[in-house]
Amino acid sequence: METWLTQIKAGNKRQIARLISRMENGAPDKEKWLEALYPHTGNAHLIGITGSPGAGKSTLIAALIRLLRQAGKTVGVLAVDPTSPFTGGAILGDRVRMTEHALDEGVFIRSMGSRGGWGGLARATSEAVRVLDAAGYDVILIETVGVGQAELDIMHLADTVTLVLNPTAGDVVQVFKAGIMEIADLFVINKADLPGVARLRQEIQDLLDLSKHDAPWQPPIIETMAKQEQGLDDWWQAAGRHYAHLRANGLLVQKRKARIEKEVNDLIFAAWWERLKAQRQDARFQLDIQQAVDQRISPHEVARRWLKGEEHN
Ligand SMILES: Nc1nc2c(ncn2[C@@H]2O[C@H](COP(=O)(O)OP(=O)(O)OP(=O)(O)O)[C@@H](O)[C@H]2O)c(=O)[nH]1
Ligand SMILES: [Mg+2]
Repeated sequence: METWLTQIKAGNKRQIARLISRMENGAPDKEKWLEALYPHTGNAHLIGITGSPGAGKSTLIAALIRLLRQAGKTVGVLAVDPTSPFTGGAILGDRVRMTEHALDEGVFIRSMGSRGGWGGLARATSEAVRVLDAAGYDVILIETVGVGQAELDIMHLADTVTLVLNPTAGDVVQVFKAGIMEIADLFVINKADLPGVARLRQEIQDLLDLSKHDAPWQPPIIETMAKQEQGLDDWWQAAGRHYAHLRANGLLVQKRKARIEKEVNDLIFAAWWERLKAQRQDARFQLDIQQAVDQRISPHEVARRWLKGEEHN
């Protein structure tokens, strides 16, 4: 275990990949690994990148990696795609586009496909983030497709959330409905080489004025042309400003506390759920249920008995 932890902390990409696979596959001993990693986490800047399919998220990420590597920063990338369980088209495209970084020790790129539904994917992604964090990557980028509830869950993992939009009609209103406006910290208008940028900027600004007029952080709207590698610097600087804002105002700690609290709740809930399932098989539980069916005791009484758990048994 010690050697293994040393290898992860040293950024051994093979070990990192193997460990993430273990998380994805729900290895029975994964809790042990996660607990061992935990004291070494909390140093990376976690950046979420979401937006409609084809908005240019992967192109932006590839260009940002180049910029960050030049600045001497190490980068981990998790591309989360629920529609591509193993080797879907989009992810394959990402792989091809990002091969230039494959031999770079300071870059780790991984696709997260859906196994066991969205809840499982969100959990596996948060566990993968923890592995990369412990491995010492300075920046961890999390890409998700779309703007539904599931993406919102994943975006809650990030310290800084970027929403990528294109100058095409209808996009913003849809996004607003999905509630992502509330958690987006930065707006990127990508494909700024296409017409309609000024109109989109105004639309975003109008929505922001409605929802965030007195918030301490005013989300900046950045224009990029990812394909032409234009505007990446502005995006990175805005992300840095947001991170500094979080740190200076105690908001980073607050965010992380909320995240930990949710994680603990989820763990407790999952354990309870397992216990409830086991309980259904228990003959004594079924006896109590029968008593309630016969109206000799109330359902409330049964619930009270079984909440006491051990004492009752
Ligand atoms: N015109 C123009 N095209 C761009 C720009 N950035 C990216 N693209 C193109 O947009 C297409 C989609 O880019 P991706 O980076 O794959 O988009 P994505 O958001 O990662 O897509 P999914 O992962 O499938 O949701 C590609 O053909 C890119 O070359 C840009 O600034 N301008
Ligand atoms: Mg992509």
